[in-house]
Amino acid sequence: MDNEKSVDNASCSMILAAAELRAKTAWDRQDEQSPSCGFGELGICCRNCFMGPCRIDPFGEGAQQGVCGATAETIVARNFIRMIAAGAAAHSDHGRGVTQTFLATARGEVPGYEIKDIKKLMALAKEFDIDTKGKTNNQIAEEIGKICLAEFGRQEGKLHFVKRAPKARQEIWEKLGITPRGIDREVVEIMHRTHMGVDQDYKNLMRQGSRSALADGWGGSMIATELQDVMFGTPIPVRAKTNLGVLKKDEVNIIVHGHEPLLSEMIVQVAQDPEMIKKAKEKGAKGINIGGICCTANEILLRHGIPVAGNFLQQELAIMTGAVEAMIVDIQCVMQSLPEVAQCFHTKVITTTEKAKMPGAIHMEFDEHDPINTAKTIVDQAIENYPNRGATNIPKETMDVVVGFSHETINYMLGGMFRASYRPLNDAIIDGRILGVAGVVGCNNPKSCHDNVHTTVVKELIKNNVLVVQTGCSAIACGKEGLLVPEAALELAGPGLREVCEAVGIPPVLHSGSCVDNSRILVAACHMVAEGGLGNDISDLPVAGAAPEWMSEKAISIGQYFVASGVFTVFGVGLPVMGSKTFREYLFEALGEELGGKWAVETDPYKMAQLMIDHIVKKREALGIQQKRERVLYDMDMRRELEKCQK
Ligand code: SF4
Ligand code: MSK
Repeated sequence: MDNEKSVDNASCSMILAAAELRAKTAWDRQDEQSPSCGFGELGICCRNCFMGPCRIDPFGEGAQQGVCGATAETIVARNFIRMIAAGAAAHSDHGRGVTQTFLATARGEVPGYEIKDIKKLMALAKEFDIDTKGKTNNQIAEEIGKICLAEFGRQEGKLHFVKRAPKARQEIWEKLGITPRGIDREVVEIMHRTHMGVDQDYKNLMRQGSRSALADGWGGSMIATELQDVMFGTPIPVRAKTNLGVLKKDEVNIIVHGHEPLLSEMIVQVAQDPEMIKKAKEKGAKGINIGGICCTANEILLRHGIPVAGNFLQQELAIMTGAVEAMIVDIQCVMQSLPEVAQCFHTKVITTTEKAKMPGAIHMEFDEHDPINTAKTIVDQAIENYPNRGATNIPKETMDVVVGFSHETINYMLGGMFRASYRPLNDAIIDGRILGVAGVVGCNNPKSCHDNVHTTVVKELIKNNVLVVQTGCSAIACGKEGLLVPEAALELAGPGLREVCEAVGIPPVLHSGSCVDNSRILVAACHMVAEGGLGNDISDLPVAGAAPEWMSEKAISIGQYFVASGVFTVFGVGLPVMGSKTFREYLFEALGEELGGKWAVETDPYKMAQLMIDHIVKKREALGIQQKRERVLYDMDMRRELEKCQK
């Protein structure tokens, strides 16, 4: 077993199998790339114009400015916020696609999709001040869709969901001039400001970085989450399985990979169609098995309990099992190596969106206006491919998970159907049984031992009575490790956390969804503030965030929208800002004074967890709730009194 590369046994065995086959994986290419370019790692190379590329000497002996005079902090800041722009653009373009399909669904133009979650539809209508009297659900949905679509091109005012943030937070954004105006506008403005010869003040650049990241978290991502919930259902707890062992030796295996649930929802439907199952049987298979990778996996896992084959670094390994008839990809986090790996097996790699094509893959464009037939054609390809399967090597590892903790579900589980509220959580934090809450999210990166940092950090946090909320590939890592089995995780949780989780029936590690669903964590934080007793702003809450094995520009955008929302956020692996002491200190210290949230970097998982715990304890001290006290049941008067003391 190659435990240096991964702590996941299924992945370790496939990495060994790949070596025997002389098939290259991301880990091999990582080795070929080592040592990485130091200037790139430190963030001090600039190629924003062709007087360069320029680079700053990190040792202070050589050039300290680019040809145009740009300094290290300007170059680092420009590079950093360009990453934010790319990440925000990716999430938001996903949100735009969902909104367009939502609108078409409301107009009855796309058979196959429906307006499913009426409760959420009505809640959104209320939030948008839509008069619902005498209107059909589809008419209401059309109005919601139009409002959401207009958010992308909005030029003035502020995004609707900004109003969800605590008043104190909105005031900070207003004061700093970083309230997001329109989703596309903020991204475009980053590209303008970072063009040669425009914004050269690193603090000013970062302000636009914050505004664009906020347009992602409180705009594009939040719209994607909300409208996906209305169309496909808001997640509720569901039991499922994870890891490569979910692939079936005697069934047609189809992997859906990427981020958008639009096509995968249809693939799931079509795979259950008796006509398609009959076809699969005619080809000698016992049925059709769908498995997911990355966030497309999370979307259909949470809503349907469809098994997850793996997280980001397992995409190549899944093909190497020889058991995958088709890997259907949409957008984001799809490695270009897939068709090359697939050449050694029978797997068809199928791209489905005009935005994301790959040399060597089959392109079968997803027609949103005829989703069922598109899905049928694609599933057909997989079925036809089944007889071409050779020997298989499916790892035996699988793990049970319980997932589906949307904000609505957490609210309901804590308070019950008629009095859904965060009160029990806030009370448990105030009386010290729960120390605080941590969001642990993000990717894998072959620079870190696969899954190790995610799982170690989460174990440390729950051991110290910190409730953990997860999304993305981090949630899949913890799922494979057994941390999403409530009974197993309770064994590892500290006594206070365990007592609360058992009492209200939630696990100590909550899987809340995909990358865009980090917006659910923002909403949950707002509700904790609104519930009272834990301060007036997100930055007052005893909460922290982490992306232990990040790699994507989207992670940087998420990190910045958490920081700009007032959350202390720790990244593993490293951060390409170390080449400028000035910018580094700004990000890790001074930003906290402006925004109430700041960045930190720590690669050691134990130290990372400790940094988060220390921050949570500091926030508890500021709230005056750090001393562990006897459990007190708070009545309204006592809560008011407590809030008065905190003001
Ligand atoms: Fe060099 Fe300035 Fe051009 Fe960047 S913008 S490449 S630092 S001259
Ligand atoms: S899929 S962005 S590797 S979490 Fe959302 Fe995973 Fe990161 Fe992609």
